[in-house]
Amino acid sequence: MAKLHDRLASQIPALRDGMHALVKEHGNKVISEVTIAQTFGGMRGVKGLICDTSVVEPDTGLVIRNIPIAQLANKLPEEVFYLLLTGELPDAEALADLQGDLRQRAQVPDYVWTVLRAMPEDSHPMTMFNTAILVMERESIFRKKYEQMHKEEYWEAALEDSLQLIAKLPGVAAGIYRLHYKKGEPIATNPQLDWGEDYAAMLGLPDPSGEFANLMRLYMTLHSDHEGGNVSAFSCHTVGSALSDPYYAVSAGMNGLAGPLHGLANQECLAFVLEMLEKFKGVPTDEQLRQYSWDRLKSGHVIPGYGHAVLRVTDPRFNAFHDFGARACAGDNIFKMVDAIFRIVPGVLKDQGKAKDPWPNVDAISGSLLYHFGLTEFDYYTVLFGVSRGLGLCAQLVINRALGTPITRPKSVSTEWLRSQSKSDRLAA
Ligand code: HAX
Repeated sequence: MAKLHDRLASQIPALRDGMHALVKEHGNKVISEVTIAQTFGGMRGVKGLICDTSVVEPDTGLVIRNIPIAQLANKLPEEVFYLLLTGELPDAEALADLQGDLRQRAQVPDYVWTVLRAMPEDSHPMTMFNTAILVMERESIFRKKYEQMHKEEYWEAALEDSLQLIAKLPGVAAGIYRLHYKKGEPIATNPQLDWGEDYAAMLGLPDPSGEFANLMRLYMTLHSDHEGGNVSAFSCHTVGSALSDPYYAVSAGMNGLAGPLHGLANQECLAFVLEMLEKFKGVPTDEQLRQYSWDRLKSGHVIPGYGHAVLRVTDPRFNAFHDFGARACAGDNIFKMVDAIFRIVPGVLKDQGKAKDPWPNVDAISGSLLYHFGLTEFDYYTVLFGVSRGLGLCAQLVINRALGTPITRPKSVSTEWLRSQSKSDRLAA
């Protein structure tokens, strides 16, 4: 970590100065107003958080440190982690340094397996993943050093914990896959492999072409971050702002990721795809698919993988996966089904007129590619997402500790207060 640490150490004073100067000179400027509808509507569109690792604009989708995600599709997840933290892609030496550091930390402690093996068999893989993260909290350097550290040093302990976590997440997650689905014993990390490739190898699926490893690298890169207001990032940020250490904070983020409207959507998407393939004994006609989608909407269910709280275009991460699929598995019925849904569902959602974004998000395709390569246990997919999102959660945490971001504490108001205020001129406008 020496190079990453040193690069951050050289950047942080200017980051702090920049923040202080901005607040001093322009601290009273208004950047957002909040309506009653937003207050009841999940704070959608309210600007009240800082996130410098990435931005998600309605018309462009994910941009990491000024680089559109499509341009990062061929980068390794480790490179993206360095970019998230520093705003720069690493040169060959800095990348090798970071990879070496992660390899040294990759061994999963034995007590993690003891705990995971003791869990009930019907525990969800995300519950196992989170349990493993929390049980490793005893290793936190941030917590151990907390009393002795000056607050300007918090980021270094947060970085140390983050690197420990990120190094171990693939091994933990792959071990969960093997234990939960009775695939055999966890496979040891291989120091010859890069981070994403090692994860693929530890899952133990056959990969004669090496394309599954490529998919895992791509998957880890595409899901790494999605600015600061999504449920997992915001939960992680809030818990971290209490100076709970990165294990607690990342675990909080992962609990949010486990929700069906967030990370679990990828599992629901594949179920949707498979249900249709089974019902129609293959890829349905466009008319059958249109009717099936309407039936689903009328029964009060969402179309998984479509819509987004921020995006108003096809998610560029969907496009990146689609390019990969078109190259690696265009002939597979699963991929054809994803294409058919993409052709029909946006029109159905537009006709229904409720979803503000009728276009596919990343979850509309990711599961289908995994399925093609033999990773067919779709209740595991959120764990893969979690390993990747660990990169962004940790990067955001380290930066927040470097900036000394205070404890999150927005003001809540009661419905009664809103009713009384809504009668006043200021709010009635
Ligand atoms: N199917 C059916 N209805 C949908 C819809 C979809 N895919 N997307 C939105 N709507 C509905 C909403 O349920 C809402 O209906 P009500 O007014 O009856 O409550 C209405 O359209 C307006 O919603 P919105 O403002 O367009 O969307 P939100 O910001 O409230 O929600 C969601 C964004 C992603 C949660 C939503 O689009 C959704 O539920 N999509 C399906 C689940 C999904 O794909 N989730 C993964 C998102 C990506 C992600 O975070 N991954 O981790």
